[in-house]
Amino acid sequence: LAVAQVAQFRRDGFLFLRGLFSAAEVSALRRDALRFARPGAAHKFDERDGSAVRVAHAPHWRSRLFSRLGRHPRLVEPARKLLGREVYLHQLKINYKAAFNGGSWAWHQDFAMWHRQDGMPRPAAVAAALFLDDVTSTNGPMMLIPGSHRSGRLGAERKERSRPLLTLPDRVVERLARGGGIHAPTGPAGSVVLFHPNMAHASGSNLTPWGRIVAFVVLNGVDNAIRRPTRPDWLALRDFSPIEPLADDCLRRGRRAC
Ligand SMILES: O=C(O)CCC(=O)C(=O)O
Repeated sequence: LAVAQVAQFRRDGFLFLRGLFSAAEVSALRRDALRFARPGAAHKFDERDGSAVRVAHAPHWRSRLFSRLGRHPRLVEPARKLLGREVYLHQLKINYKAAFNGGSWAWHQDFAMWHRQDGMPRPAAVAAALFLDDVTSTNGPMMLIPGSHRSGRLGAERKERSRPLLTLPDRVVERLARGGGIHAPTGPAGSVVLFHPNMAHASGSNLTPWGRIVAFVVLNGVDNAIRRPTRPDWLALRDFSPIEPLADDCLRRGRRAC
């Protein structure tokens, strides 16, 4: 990352890296992502009405490509730079936001969950959202409130309609949005949004015929490892060893070194 990008991340709480991964890299990951969406696949949550898969967790345990993604230098090096320390993988998951049936995500800060449910001490982590489909203004893009991460941890409440999430009250979102506006990064598959654990974010449902698969890779500082996990290990990973990044072409077909 350039100095200006680091400054932008500190100011806005996120950074959009358009086309960071190639079409070939994305299509290989996407093929594996579809395997974890099948009925009966492990570690997944379906949409409330059972019509489609909503999230698949820990795909890196079952896919060599996703395991490499979790150690990819294009994600690990920016995270190390932003955090100024070695990182380990706290969470890897795929959000599907299926065509016609992909449900919304209420406003929240990820750190609220990680702190309360996993015992993560500080918001010293970086989340990377990698688009495995084109993300447009209509297929349920993630919405962010620039600068909201600077407000620290805001009051979280549990809302029935958005299990299992600690959500932000409407009046808090209103106040934050009055200050920072709302931004929804859109772009081609292969683009990445890096964002801060205290970023207020949400997304609407997907009523279009175009699915919106996004993989989330959360890298946490090794000195900030979770202390009191209450969730299963596929939701809050337990290997706290520092990641040694792989070669830049590790997602290429036929690439063996791992
Ligand atoms: O997939 C989305 O649009 C938002 C997901 C999200 O906020 C989350 O997984 O914490």
